[in-house]
Amino acid sequence: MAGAFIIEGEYDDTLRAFYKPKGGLTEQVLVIQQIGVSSRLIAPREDPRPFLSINGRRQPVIQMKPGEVQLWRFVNAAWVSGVQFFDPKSYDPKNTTEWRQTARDGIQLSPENYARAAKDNSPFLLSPGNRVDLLVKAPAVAGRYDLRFADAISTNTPQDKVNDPILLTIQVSAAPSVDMPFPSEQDFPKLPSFLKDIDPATIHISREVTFNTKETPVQDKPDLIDETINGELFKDQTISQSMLQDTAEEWTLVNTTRPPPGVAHPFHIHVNPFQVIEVFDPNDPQEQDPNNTECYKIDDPSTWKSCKPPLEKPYVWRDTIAIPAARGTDKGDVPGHVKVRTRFDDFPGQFVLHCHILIHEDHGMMQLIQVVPNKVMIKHH
Ligand SMILES: [Cu+2]
Repeated sequence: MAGAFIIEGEYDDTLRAFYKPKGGLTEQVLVIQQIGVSSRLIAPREDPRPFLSINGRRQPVIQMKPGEVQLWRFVNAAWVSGVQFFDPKSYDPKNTTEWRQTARDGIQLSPENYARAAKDNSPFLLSPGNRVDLLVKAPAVAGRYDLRFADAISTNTPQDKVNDPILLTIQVSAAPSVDMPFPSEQDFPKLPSFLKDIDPATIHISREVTFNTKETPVQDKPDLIDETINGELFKDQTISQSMLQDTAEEWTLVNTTRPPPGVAHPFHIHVNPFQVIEVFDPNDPQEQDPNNTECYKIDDPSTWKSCKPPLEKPYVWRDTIAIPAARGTDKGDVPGHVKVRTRFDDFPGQFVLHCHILIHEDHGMMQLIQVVPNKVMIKHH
């Protein structure tokens, strides 16, 4: 079972006010789900994986006027598949559908990050658990336009965009074109002060959290599969991480799962979101550029970090992110990682972090963690 809560605020009001004199903003909540059978909670390895539905329908049709902009809020509630979005023009030159990201995981982008994402029809991965808000602009010419996606369980770039499955179809009516604009950076909702960047000087503790899938073949029986965090399966009644309330931390999320299966585990933590500071995907060809001496060397762990330009500030807030899989080589494995910063604000108590591929979570890839009130204890005798 999955659904969506929409919590509205100034962000929504500002976008609606921008579009009110331009014909109004039609909004769609689109919950992606995936119904399939899995024996013993093991993901089917065959291709394709169980199909995706949106709001219970396979490949639904969304009606739009020519040039109309709508606000689509996607929730990826699929239990295993990541949904890789890429520019429709890459598989159909006539499909001039455009989008702009406006929020990730229920948190608005800053105006700067909204403007950065507007440089292209930016491709992005919606892992299980991720949400995204998109302003989507329909082509100006009447017709049917498919939005295709790649089923991405690792973060490998899809190769065959033309034959990727259809997620949904936009039906553009024959009405006169309305040619609605996207908001400029100045018109975009201002970032609330509580979403400003975490000051690195306030980082109280750094930790490393390592995700791993290990498959052990057993003769005449199905493989044994361990889905572990820091080498351990979920243990009820055991606190695996303790954090002080109202303090900031930097976490390095490491993925040592090497192909096959090379899974990008979507890290998800409850209660407080985090800012993504750094992403390192050792399987990304750009990270293996032989002409760039900054790129990592397989046999030197001190070089295992990204040689791409650093992510720009302000950093994007998320609560779920796919940790790139390790690269397996005959000289050894190079793990993928993501660095995040977070503040454990306001709420003391116990909650969980877990992989958002539900079969991994159910196999043990989850931790019970707690936030402890940050108070001086005074004892009276
Ligand atoms: Cu996982």
